Amino acid sequence: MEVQPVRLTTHFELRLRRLQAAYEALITRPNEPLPEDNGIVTRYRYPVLTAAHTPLFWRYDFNPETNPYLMERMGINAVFNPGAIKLGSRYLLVARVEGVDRKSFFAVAESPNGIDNFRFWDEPIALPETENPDVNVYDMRLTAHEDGWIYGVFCTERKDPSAPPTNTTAAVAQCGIARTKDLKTWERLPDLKTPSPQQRNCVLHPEFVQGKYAFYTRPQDDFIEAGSGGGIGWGLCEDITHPVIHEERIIDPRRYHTIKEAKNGLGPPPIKTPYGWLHLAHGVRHTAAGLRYVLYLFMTALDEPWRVIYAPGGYFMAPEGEERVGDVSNVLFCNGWILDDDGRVLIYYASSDTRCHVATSTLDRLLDYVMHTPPDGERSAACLQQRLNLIRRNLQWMSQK
Ligand code: M1P
Repeated sequence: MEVQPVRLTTHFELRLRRLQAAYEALITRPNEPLPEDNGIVTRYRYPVLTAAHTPLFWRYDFNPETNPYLMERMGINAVFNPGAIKLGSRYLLVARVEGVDRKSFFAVAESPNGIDNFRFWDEPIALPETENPDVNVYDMRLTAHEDGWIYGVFCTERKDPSAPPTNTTAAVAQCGIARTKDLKTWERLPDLKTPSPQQRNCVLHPEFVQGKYAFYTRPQDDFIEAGSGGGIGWGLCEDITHPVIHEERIIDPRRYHTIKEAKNGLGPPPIKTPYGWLHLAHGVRHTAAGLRYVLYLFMTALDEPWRVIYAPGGYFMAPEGEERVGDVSNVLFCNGWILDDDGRVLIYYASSDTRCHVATSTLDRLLDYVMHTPPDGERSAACLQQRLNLIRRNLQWMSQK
């Protein structure tokens, strides 16, 4: 009888099994709605994507000969600011995945229900470059355009060529464009040209307007500060394969002493509703502790998507609890949402440039919020008057009970 040699389980194998078990537990953990909500959106207990959700085989070398300590060879720093789309029954996020080397790339994570069990596809997106290579790419907005393509519009960042060699931080941000049918194979188009020296937070409108491609833009003079760039812009482009906007107009200006005093930027592509285009954007203001990013909603006219028809005052979501803390604290940022077949709206937002969350609402609720919330009164006395009107109506209602 042949005696089989006893095989000892190595430290490497034990550690690998532990890592894999912990990873599977994280990926398959059910998410649950938080009980307290404000009637507009429902938050969920756990983030839907974090650095720990990236596959172990993106980070570890699994060969004991080349990685005897089973150490993380190429760590991931953060997963945030995902674009979102539903294809068939699959909820898909194209997340910004940032390595510990500070470079971001895009990767698709898929869930069967949009709330939990998000699992990254095996390989990140191999985004083609233009003749002027990107140094960093991030914040993809996905637009299923009526021309039949899915467009990924994102920020491409490169070192400012006019900066002196001693300046190692000056950068230029521009709008990169790629398109796909399946999120797997991507065709890179030239970067968008606009009258502004820099662009971030550009979004492609899902329909042709006056027979042209239409972009929401965010002109800016400087990499961080909007400068003379006055808010969310709008412009038309004849040919998406040679994308140029000759005229850019501001449709949602930043404004003194509001949530969008310092800058603002459109989030995901707008949702078409019977009453108008529903938009989600971020507004930024200065505080003694730095910039604060919150989310707000507004609506533009169906036939004139550049004309704002409803603009509730203030934000509808701001950083709460652990959302407040991260690499860039006090930030909520959203560039992806999905209107589901049953009227549910899944809002994918990131907190503090670190992790991705989901919040749910319904189209009816968001429309009610946008169309019936008072606009910003712009002065304390006017805002107080709006609140007094509410208080007095409520007091009267309560006294009749
Ligand atoms: O750090 C917060 C956000 O800053 C930028 O947004 P904006 O251009 O509006 O200031 C982006 O880089 C975004 O990725 C980031 O989340």
